Amino acid sequence: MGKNGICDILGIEYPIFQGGMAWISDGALAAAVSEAGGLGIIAAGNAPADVVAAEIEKCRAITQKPFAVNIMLLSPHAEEIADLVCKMNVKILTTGAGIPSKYMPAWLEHGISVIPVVPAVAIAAKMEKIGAAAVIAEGMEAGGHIGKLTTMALVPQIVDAVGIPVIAAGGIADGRGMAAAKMLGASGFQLGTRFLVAHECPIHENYKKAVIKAKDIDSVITGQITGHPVRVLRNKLSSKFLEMEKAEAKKDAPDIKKIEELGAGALRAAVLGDMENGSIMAGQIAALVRKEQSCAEIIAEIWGEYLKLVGGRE
Ligand code: TUI
Repeated sequence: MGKNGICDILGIEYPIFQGGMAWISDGALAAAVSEAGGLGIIAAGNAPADVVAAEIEKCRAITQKPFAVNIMLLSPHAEEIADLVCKMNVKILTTGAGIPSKYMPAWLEHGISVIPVVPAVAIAAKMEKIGAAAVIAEGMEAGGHIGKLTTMALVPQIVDAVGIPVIAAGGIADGRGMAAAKMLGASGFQLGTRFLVAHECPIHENYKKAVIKAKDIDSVITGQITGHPVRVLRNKLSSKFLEMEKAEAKKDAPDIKKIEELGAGALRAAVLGDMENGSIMAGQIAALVRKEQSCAEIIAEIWGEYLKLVGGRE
C-alpha cells in the first residue's frame, strides 16, 4: 500500500510532497514530513550555501529517510547551492522559478533525481528533455510565485505531454484534492499551505492563525506587472502593492523596481509575525486549512481520506 511509480523512484511511502517554501521549509519541517513517509523538502529560497548546508545537516540528524532540497532559481545564491547539493550528496532536488538547464549535467552525473516545478506544458516538455525524473505541475491556486493556469487545466495537459510522472500542486489541501488530481493523471501531490500550520513548521503563530482564519476569497495576486506574480493573503502590504501597481501601470514607463523593492524581504517579515507589512504567501485553499496538526497527523489524515475516495486501490 502506498506504492506507485514516484514512491519507487524516490524511496518514499506516500506520494505526498511538502512544498519547498522559501524562508519556511527548514530541515526540521522536511525531516518531520519524511519521517511520516512523505517527501520533506528543504527550501533554499534566497539563503546562502552555509545556511542551507546547516538545514541539510539538521534534517539528516532527525531522519534517515529520503528528503529533497528546493532550489529557487531566481536566488542570487542558486549557483553555489547547485554545487552544495552535489557535495553533500543530496539525492532529490526540486526547482522553482526557472529552468535549470545549466546545472542538469552535474546533477545527473551525481545521480540526483531532479523534479522541477512547472507552470506550463512547453516548460514541462523542456524539463523532460533535459533529464528531469518527474515534474511538479503547479496551478495558479498555489501560494507564492505562480504561473497563469489552474491545476485543473494544467495537470492533464502536462500528463498528456510528457512520459515522466507528474506531481500535482496548487489548490490541494486534503484527500479530496489528491483524489481529484489522481483522476487528472497525477502520480503524486505537493501541498504547501496545509503544511504551513504543521506544529513542526517554523513560521510565527500569527502567520498560522492568518492561514486558519483565511476565507475563500482572501488571497490576491501581487506583482503581475513585475513579471513575478505572487499569491498572498490580503493585508495592508498587498493593498499597498496593488495600489502602486495600478498607478504605475498607467504610466508610460512603469517603475518596476519601486514595486519589487516594496516586496523585498516582505516574506521574511511575515514569517517573523508581521501580518501588516509582511507578505503572507498562501494558496487559495487556505480556507480549507482549519487546525494545527503534526506532519504525521496531516499525512495520516489526508492519506486516509484519499484511500477512501480511490477505493483503497492505491
Ligand atoms: O517558485 C515557486 N514559488 C515561490 S518562489 C518564492 S520566493 C520569490 N523570490 C523572488 C521572486 C519571486 C518569488 C515564493 N514562491 N513556485 C514554483 C514555480 N516555478 N512557479 C512558477 C515557476 C516557474 C516559472 C517559470 C518555473 C519555470 C519557469 O520557466 C520559465 C522561465 O521563463 O524561466
